[in-house]
Amino acid sequence: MNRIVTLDEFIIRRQIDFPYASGELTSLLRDLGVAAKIVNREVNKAGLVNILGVADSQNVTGDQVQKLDLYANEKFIDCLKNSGECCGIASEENEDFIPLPGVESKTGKYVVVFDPLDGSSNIDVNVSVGTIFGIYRRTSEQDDACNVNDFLQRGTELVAAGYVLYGTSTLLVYTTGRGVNGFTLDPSIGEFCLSHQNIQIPDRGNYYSVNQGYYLKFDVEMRRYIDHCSDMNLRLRYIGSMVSDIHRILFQGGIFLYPNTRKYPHGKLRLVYECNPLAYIVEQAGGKAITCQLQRILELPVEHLHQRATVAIGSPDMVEEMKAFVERYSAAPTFP
Ligand code: P6P
Repeated sequence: MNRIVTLDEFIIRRQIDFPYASGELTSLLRDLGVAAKIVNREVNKAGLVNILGVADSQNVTGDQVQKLDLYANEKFIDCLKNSGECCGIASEENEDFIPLPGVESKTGKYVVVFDPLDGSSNIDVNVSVGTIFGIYRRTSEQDDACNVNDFLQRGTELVAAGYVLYGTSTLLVYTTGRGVNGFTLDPSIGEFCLSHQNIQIPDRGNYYSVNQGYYLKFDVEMRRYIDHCSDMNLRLRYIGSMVSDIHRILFQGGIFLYPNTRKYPHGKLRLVYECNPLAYIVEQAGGKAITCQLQRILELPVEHLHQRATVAIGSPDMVEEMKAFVERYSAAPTFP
């Protein structure tokens, strides 16, 4: 039986990958792991505790806010506030970024972006949901408060990204730019334990993941590609929780699509705290992540915190195939 390797141990051991690392990123990743365990505890008993049901508020992007969203948001903010390694946060649940004061006169070198509970509309029906996070080195002066430009960096500037999937088991998957590793929470010891080392996405898979209900609202080139997936007898799997849908594709191969529609002409998913972190992870696992206009997601200029983007993320051969369909059938200009 393989020796248990906890997330903490793995992160500390991997710190040697960064010759100039002085432990701040290690500490920040461990703090996120703690927040994930706290949120997991409440997600697992959401049906029992009066945190089900829709809170009487909407978040900045107009989504109805579930109480567990608010709880998760608070927990991640609290953990990061006390870490001393993070000087600011941008969350799906907050209109503006949140500058964090230094801890014991130490100001953090990093900013963190996150969606505290993505897919939260699934909570009440016991379908898996997830947390998505990304970590950037601050660009503002170390002794100043952070500013919005710290958060408007391209995805290529990410130093780490990850997600937590609260599903049949709780899994934390992350990358610091040297491959992707997964850790399953062992509730008996309260530790995330290494369960999926050096995750590599298959070159292609049998799944495609898109909200088929919007088919008639997609541009013709996307409809042609979706028809192709169906003609190839691929299986449609769509949970409506980006983390869950991308997780399946990361492990079994496939492609996830959220094209533009009349309602979301720039796409629905948020670039900063959904698309970029997941695109970074999928690319690190050997996959591809582009927009439906064929731009590399990680290279998209970031103009505002809650900016949206179209996405086509997954197995490299399948993303290339989708690209060929767009080039062949698209009336709109595409990017080289
Ligand atoms: P639709 C959840 O609200 C979310 O942001 C993503 O997790 C998910 O992929 C998408 O929206 C689902 O959107 O329009 O298919 O319900």
